[in-house]
Amino acid sequence: MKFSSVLMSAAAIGMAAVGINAQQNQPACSSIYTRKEILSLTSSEWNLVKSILAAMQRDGWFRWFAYLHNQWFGSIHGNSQFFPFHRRFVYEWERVGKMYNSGYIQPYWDEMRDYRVPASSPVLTSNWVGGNGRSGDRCVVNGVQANWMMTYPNNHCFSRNFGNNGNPSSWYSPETIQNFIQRDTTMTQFRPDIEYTLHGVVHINIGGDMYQGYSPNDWIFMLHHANLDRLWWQWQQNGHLWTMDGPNAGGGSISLDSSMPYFNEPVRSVMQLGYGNMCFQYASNPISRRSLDPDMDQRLAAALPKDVLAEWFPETAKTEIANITDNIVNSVNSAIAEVSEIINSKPFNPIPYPARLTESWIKMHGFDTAEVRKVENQSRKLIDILNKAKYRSPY
Ligand SMILES: [Cu+2]
Repeated sequence: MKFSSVLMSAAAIGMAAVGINAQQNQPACSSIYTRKEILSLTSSEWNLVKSILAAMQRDGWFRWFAYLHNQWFGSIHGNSQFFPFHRRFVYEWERVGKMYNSGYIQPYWDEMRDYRVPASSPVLTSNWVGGNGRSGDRCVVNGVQANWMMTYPNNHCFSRNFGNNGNPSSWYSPETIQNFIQRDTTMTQFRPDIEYTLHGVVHINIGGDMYQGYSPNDWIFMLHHANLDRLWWQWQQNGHLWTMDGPNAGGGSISLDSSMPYFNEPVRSVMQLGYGNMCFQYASNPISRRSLDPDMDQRLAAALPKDVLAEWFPETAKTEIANITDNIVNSVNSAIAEVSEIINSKPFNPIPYPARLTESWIKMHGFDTAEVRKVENQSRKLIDILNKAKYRSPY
């Protein structure tokens, strides 16, 4: 009795000391760790990750997460639970990893940089997560999960089956994703814009286990969803920290008080990185500032007419138009010329159309095909505009 009251008052003092966010009702984290891009891990960091993943496989954690994801599949896709649930889910994976070694931090994969030729990404080599499954049985024989046997939903070799005959079609470029982040003002827009584009294309084009409801069998799942979470955070920092609207799992509308499937915790508990259990940030967009890529801003502003820029990249348009005064316009112009010169030394290489989601994958999720095609076509329209303006993507 005495002991617990001491604990309670200690907790109360601690919470008062660090401050409670009114919208979240959770204490600020006393320390924050940083999730890094996989290719920026040091070899000792990567060795630690590898040994923890092997232990988690041995102890059945891959099986458990694949099972959970598959069991709750219908509730966590195609509605506004998509982002909060997957943030909580990847955090849960990381939490389990930390039980093996507190140094486990879930990396992400900046997939957009590899959009043009995904198969040539260094991430998909034997040094990291390995490549395509071998011909015939599609078993993956290199990388961190080489020759693993999975046990959910049945015993099978860990598999990948790259789309487009082993040459996965291109993904979404950083510019197309930046368009969603800048233009979307509601979760009703942002969720399908990401879920039906980059999210789906990576699942489908990696294929094998990644194609299925039990996709967490492939550790790429965690890299992929950490990246999508990073994009959500970037959007949140862009004036949408508490934006949550649209459909809930099983009908009705979602709110910050809605309960996340399986976890039975309110959506609000995962909204703000740096509070509650969400004691992490992403290397490329730390908690303290809203992040746009200033180089991308400059390239887009140089390539697109002002009205087109304002329609597709309103934040970039504001930055450029608001900040350029007569005094500095010359220096900005010379900076742009300098950048263009470097970029223009490469021949113009138009941005390719990303692959469309397959009918079978759309059906498996119960997505509305027309909605998916609408989002895909909108992105293709932007790609047409960028290519027509001879915009040179540096990636
Ligand atoms: Cu999922």
